[in-house]
Amino acid sequence: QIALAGQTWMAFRETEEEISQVFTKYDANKDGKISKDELKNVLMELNEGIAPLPAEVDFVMDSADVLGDQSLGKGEFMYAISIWYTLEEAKVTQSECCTI
Ligand SMILES: [Ca+2]
Repeated sequence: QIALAGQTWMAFRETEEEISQVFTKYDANKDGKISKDELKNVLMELNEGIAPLPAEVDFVMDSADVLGDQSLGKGEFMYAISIWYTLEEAKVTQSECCTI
């Protein structure tokens, strides 16, 4: 799982063009920014189609929204993706060490 996420992330980082494509694809209202609702759809795709928890969307949004305007520009968007993967890897590590 971690290796797969890492691979996806590496593939993601490979070309800026690719990120631009994802950015454009999810910028539903074409205002050049990713809003929280748009971010939710991005995270759902990264999460293999499973809707992320509202708290996770909030966390990624708040952490990546450097300008504090409640939307993500392209640079902030790239940052958001890396935060998401960090979050996911932490989750996997946690569930491995402390199974409920
Ligand atoms: Ca938008």
